[in-house]
Amino acid sequence: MKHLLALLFFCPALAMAADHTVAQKGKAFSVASLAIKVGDKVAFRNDDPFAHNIFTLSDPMQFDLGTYPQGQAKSVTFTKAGQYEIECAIHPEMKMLINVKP
Ligand SMILES: [Cu+2]
Repeated sequence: MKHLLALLFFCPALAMAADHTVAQKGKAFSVASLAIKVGDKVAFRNDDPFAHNIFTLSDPMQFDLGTYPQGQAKSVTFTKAGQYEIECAIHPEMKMLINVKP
């Protein structure tokens, strides 16, 4: 507990981290771009009746959330600032940008 309080005290950005949700519907992301801060979490929710995938090959932090069906969401906490191009491996036309500010 002592350590947790110390962490919150020394990392105000972490304490104020926000949650965002991006939906995938009609083979498109619900927003073309999203501006967030380091430490923020983004949930990618599949609202289509078929599977989507989420990945990025962007420099700050690469990840692959795999493939998942309708109604499911997977989240990523962005721990590094920079520009991320988010893509779906199943539908190459699906792309969005996330700009993570320090
Ligand atoms: Cu897709």
